[in-house]
Amino acid sequence: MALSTLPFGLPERGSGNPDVLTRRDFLCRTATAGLASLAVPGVSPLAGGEAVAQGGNGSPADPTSVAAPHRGLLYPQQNQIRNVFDLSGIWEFQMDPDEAGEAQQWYATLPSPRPIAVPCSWNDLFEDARDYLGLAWYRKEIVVPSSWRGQRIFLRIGSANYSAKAWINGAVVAQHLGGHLPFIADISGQIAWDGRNVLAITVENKQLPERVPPGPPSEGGVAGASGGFPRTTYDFFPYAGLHRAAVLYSVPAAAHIDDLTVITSIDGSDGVVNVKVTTNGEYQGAGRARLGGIEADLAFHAGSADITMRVPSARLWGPEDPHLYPLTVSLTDAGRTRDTYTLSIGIRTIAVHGDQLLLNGRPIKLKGFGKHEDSPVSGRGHNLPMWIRDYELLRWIGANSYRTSHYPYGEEAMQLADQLGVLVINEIPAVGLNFDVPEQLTGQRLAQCRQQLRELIARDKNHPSTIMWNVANEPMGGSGSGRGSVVPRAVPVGMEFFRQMYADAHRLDGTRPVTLVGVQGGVRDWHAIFDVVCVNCYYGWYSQPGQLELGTQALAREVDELHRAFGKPVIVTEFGADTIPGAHSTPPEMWTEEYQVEFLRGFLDVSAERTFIAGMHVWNFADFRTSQGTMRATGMNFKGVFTRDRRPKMAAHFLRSRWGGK
Ligand code: BDP
Repeated sequence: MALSTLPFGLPERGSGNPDVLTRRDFLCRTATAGLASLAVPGVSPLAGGEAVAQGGNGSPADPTSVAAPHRGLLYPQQNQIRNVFDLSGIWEFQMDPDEAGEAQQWYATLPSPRPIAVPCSWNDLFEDARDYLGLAWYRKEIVVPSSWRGQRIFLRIGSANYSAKAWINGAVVAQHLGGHLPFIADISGQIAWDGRNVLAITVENKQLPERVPPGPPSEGGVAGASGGFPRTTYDFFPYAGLHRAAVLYSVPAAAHIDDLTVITSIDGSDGVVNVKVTTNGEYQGAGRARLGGIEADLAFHAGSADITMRVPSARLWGPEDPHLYPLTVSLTDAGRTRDTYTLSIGIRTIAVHGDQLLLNGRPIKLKGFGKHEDSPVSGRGHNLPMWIRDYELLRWIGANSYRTSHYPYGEEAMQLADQLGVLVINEIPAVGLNFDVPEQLTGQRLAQCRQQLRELIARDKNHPSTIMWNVANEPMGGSGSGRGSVVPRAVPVGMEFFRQMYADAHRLDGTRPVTLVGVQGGVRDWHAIFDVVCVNCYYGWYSQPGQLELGTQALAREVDELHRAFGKPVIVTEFGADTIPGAHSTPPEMWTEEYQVEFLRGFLDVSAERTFIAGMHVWNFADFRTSQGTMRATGMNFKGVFTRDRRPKMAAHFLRSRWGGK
């Protein structure tokens, strides 16, 4: 039987259950009143991976001069044709609170720079930078190898949180909004071949209401998730800076491979692999595809080629056997390779059937965590050793999955998930959305969400580990997360917003389920749109505090109601209790290690009795930094089952025995 590769369509509106359960009172994350007239000074809403602007002399890029969109976001690759020059290392850095640098041509020279590491967040490096979210400059001098001359050269910035602008030798080459996805600029025309080049990048991370995640209201209203500082609408530290590597890469100046899209399906014991190759222009020539030992010719028309290859007795990708096949695609001319790119692909299907989530046609239950990219000193900056350690601990504890809460993670993390067989719910940074806000604000946020989803899918569509797209975390219809605070007119506004997001996701990728992560007692109607119902539940913590039994009863009621209302798989995407390592009590009391263990045990017991529960993700894998506030001792969220430096709490040992960790 061939499993469909395009299983998802737009469902009809379902019946949300209007009963108000409990709500988490402290989570009043509002962004309302009087924001309609706010503008974004100096920032044009350029698209992301496509955000290539040509300017000159450091003048702000003119959005009307945006170069031909370059849509592929393939991970830069060093091979016999292509080159990569990683710019990680020590750069010059200077904060610019008055935003005077551009007028003073700081893109040429910084008046009083200090050294900084790239990639890294700036916040935990300098005494005066911890809470600084304004504009800052990065500068580096680079010499481009002369052997690259005659090729097309791109600058690719992996992640600049949140708003960025880049100059090469005084000319603006890129602008980008959105803090967690790569963007590229064709800089071939800007390079000086006879000496040094000056690369300057500005980054700022102001918490503005029209961004995603949205900032809090500029005055009045309620501050951050925990009422703390810096003020945010979410519960993690608003780290800022160049968080992932910036690289230069070269591709052939003439036709080159711009993008690859791989869709796999299963036919009996065969794997069926469809590959779509697009080039930068109207390439009409020949090419070659090699998948493992199978080879085929490619014929390009108007710049693209399509091929379907069959792998007999395929090894299907999954947590037990994360087998990857090397797929190499080349452009050829009279037998010579003109460009080539190799991708590791997994043959697998992911589908929803009734209330089951199916991996390769079989029901799968996710065991794992919501995570963060967060580590001491580096902040949100790329930390590969930490990722290797985290995957080791996921294996140790017996987890098979995690969610990229609350933003896309680094590309290397996705590659490791492919290699190690870890299933990923991949999320855009749409956390803290509230639909009881002026229409204009909702429109601006929708544009941001759509851009970030487009970029995320462009970047991660070929990872077998990504099994689901998530378009928002705990959106609200009023000033709090519970139904008690929902303003009725906000519900249809959210409905329209999410229908658009759902349609976009399936237009860009018809092969993966799309979800929305709701919250206990939150708006139910929005779940009707999506393929899987995801819900965050803190019964026994924010509600029924100290009363574990009442908490698990409330959880059982909530998931049963969601199942009855929608008949879809349900994933509890967050549940957890803050736990100070080393605090103990019997009987268990909140904040102790015993309480965390019993809390998690109760939730897992509820899940074990229900086949429609397709996953349980503990909040959180590790303790993480957040804003300072009365809810967050030492500026930390302590719901980790590991400490921030990855020492196990009692709960980690409990989960390991429960999940059969190795
Ligand atoms: C949930 C949020 C998550 C928070 C968590 C908590 O999705 O970001 O960190 O609550 O309060 O509402 O610990």
